[in-house]
Amino acid sequence: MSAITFPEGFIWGTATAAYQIEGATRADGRGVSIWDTFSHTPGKVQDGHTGDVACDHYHRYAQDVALMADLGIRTYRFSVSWPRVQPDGHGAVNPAGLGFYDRLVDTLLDAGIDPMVTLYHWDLPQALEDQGGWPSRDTAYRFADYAQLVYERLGDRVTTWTTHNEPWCAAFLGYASGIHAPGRTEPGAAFAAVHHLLLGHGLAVQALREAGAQRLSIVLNPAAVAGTGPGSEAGVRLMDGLQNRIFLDPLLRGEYPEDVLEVIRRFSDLSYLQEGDLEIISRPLDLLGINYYSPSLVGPGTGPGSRSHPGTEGIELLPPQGPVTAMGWQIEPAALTALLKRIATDYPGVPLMITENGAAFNDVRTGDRVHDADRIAYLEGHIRAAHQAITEGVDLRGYLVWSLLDNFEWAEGYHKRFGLIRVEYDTQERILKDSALWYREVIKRNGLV
Ligand code: IFM
Repeated sequence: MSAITFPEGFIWGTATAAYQIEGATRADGRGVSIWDTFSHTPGKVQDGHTGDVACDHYHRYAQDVALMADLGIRTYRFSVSWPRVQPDGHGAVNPAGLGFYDRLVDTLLDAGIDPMVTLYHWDLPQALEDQGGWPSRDTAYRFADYAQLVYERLGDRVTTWTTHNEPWCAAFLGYASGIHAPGRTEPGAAFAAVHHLLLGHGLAVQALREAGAQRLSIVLNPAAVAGTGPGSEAGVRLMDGLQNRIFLDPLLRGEYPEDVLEVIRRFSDLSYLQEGDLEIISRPLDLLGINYYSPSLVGPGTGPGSRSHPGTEGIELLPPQGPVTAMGWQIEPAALTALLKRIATDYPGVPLMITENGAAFNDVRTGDRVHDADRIAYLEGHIRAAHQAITEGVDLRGYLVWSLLDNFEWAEGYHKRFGLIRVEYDTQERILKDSALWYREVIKRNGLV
């Protein structure tokens, strides 16, 4: 393996999300989110795990920031919990809730770490879901109001703002297959949710830009979709439409692709799409975040498609071909290079950042060590793939590992460990895994030896 060095100023960091690490779900006036409701509903999350305590980051953030500083992490991407800031999703701020993020940002800056804020990582206030959730247009306006409140408080210190994390998951896992909160299985509503997530993004971008925000972004999880034989092209195009172009085209071209609209019309009359919406949605962005873990494979035959992709009935989705992580996700770094190149080519002009990449493995603790060679190999392969994309001309600005800490992996509960740092959930002890020590060297050298 050859040594590689990244461009000067390349950003190295880690990412987390509020509901996955904070715990303290009833502290200081926090309201109820859809994930509180969902995780407390029997049968929704493996073994009934909830985010009630998680990594107790709400109380231990100073220790976690110190660990990041020790690893040399330059950027920390975290999300703000909407129901901590506005318990019912509208109206006055809950000062104690917003105060937590104030302290977190100051602690990060004191440690020399750049805070990168995600405004929505799936924890919608339950009160807004009770009024219709993301399929309701009003939620987009509530989101923009909330974004402004957070910006007013943190905007003097936070330069990079992300509206949504993986709106595909929020819409389709939440409202089509229902494997995520709020657990609804209404494909038409899922497409309305897509549109209102995008509209909320555009309204927030507009408001934050006017308020003086420096760097505005959204984070997507585009599918690195490939076909495996003659006849698979139509399936590839459909999957690409329903996970990638359905977001990328409105955001960066100001239109929905016609083939995607055709699929949507099978589930919805599109009455939610109003004049002027696409103009708002396509306000210029400063950065596009890409979360990548694994490729999606489409076969040449027919199959049931996927419940999370309404409209794919008849498409043959293939199981992983080759080595997988503990999530069962195929390990294929080359697909990351291809994905970055494709986005840079088809949607030029927006700098990219890998805002999540990482892997769950069945880590074993040996004394005070976790020898997670499999995670190091995964990260190394993907960092090389990212470098290859830069070599081939992609304007890639940074790489953030998912995740800083082992945490609540949504419907999988605490069974899947993605962290560079192991968390013992019964004692809240933190242990740096070998991958954390290895990543410290990557950051120090700005590359791989
Ligand atoms: O844990 C999630 C995260 O919340 C969003 N992106 C994928 C990660 C791993 O599944």
